[in-house]
Amino acid sequence: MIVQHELNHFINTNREKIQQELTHHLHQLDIPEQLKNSMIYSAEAGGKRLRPILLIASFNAYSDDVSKVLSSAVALELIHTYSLIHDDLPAMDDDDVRRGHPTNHIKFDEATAILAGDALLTFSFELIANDVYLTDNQKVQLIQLFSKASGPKGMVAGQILDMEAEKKAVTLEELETIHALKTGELFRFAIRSGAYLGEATREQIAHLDKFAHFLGLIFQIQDDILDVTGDAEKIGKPVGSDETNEKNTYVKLLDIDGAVEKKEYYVSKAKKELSEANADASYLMALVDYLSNRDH
Ligand code: GRG
Repeated sequence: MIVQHELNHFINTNREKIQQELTHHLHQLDIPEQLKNSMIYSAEAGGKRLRPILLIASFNAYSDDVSKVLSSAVALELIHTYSLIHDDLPAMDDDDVRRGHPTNHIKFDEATAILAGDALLTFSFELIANDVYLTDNQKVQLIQLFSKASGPKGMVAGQILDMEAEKKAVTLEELETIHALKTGELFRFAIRSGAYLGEATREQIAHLDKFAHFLGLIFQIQDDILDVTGDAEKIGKPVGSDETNEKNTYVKLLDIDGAVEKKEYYVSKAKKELSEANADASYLMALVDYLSNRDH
């Protein structure tokens, strides 16, 4: 079993590696300066790097050679960053602050923010296609998984369903479909691609896939809970913003106690799937509680 300080060490050292790799790829780009600055601005604005850390933790169940998955992990973070830039645009959530800093379109302008998002999205696929650590077959598999998770059958579908559901009541089932697509698909990609590159068996990947689905929901429920009970400084946005913006959340549908109960149910489901995957996935196991109890 992994104890807290080992998990912290795992997270901090891998976050540092991801940061270095990300900086390396973006700073070497020979592209128009405004575009480069706006891409770097959002990518280096200080996110938690959860998705790449999950990818590495999943791979770590099979191999210690993190260099093999670093570019894929960075590609995943860049797609996540693109989604946040576009989500903050006036046409979508119209937010002025992200990760404690002015959003991309406030710092630069709307057109630049749209293009920075487009550039991060497309560049992430270039990173995978050019990754010298992957075989051609692995590149194709990864690009297929990644485009499905982030595209019209995944995150983009979740985003439009979320917009359509704004300011109207949704059922718990509808809410979970939105989250599974909008947030969950990138979590699933993280876990699935890490296991695939670690050469997990099909049976293991099937369990890890279900594990990732529950982990995405745990992350989202805690996000909703933090919006009510969290510390504004730590979560980087005002407490109660979901209620102010009439967002559909677990807390709105189930109250705090019901949301906590639901989260604990998914924690047990996630751990069961992970045990059944029968892999040496101690960091993934520790990350379940970490995500469930996070304060930001
Ligand atoms: C624009 C196609 C498109 C999709 C946007 C992910 C997303 C879809 C929108 C972000 C809005 C949001 C609040 C989604 C819920 C998931 C969530 C809390 C995302 C933020 O992820 P963190 O907490 O962020 O990992 P950091 O800043 O740490 O990277």
